[in-house]
Amino acid sequence: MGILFTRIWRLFNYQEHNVIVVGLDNAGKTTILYQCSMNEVVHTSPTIGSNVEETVINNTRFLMWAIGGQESLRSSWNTYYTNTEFVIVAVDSTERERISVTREELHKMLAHEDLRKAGLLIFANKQDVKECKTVAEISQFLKLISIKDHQWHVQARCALTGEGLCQGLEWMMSRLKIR
Ligand code: G3D
Ligand code: MG
Repeated sequence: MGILFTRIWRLFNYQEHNVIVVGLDNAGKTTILYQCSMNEVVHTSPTIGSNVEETVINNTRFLMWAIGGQESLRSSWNTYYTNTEFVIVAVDSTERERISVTREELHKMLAHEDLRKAGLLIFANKQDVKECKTVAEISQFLKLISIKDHQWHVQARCALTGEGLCQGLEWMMSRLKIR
């Protein structure tokens, strides 16, 4: 009875929104996922395959999948695209060599039919680290200005203090409201 009630409650009161969290290995996907659900600093190990967490913000449920970023796993990202409403891209702002890989993966992903309506939230992680790239630099490297057919937002973030996470999630919430 309890389970049935829960299911009906979910059906009428909460709509669940699917979110995928992608990015290269070590970019900060897992910390985003767990800080969303626990709101605290977490210790992580590399994402192999995927992790999933549910997070509820103002009665809105987000089912968030963090998908492994190692080269061998990137080809399977598209298996998560169906019904995805938001793509969160984790970027390691201290990364110099591999930002072009992130750019290629990002633009390839946005061209996928199943993501044509998805919103894009980019977290510029590790803003606390000296000599990291600024949000403006990351936007330029990723050629965000060329993205015309998706709504996007880039957000500076620091996992140590939790700074930036709420602002990013608020942007997602604001996109839901105007749909
Ligand atoms: P991934 O899931 O994308 O592979 P993780 O990345 O979330 O596991 O993060 C990789 C490492 O970066 C972790 O360190 C994590 O603590 C660190 N990290 C993530 N975000 C930030 C940030 O904003 N600032 C700083 N300074 N570090 C961050 P460890 O040492 O556990 O490997
Ligand atoms: Mg991880």
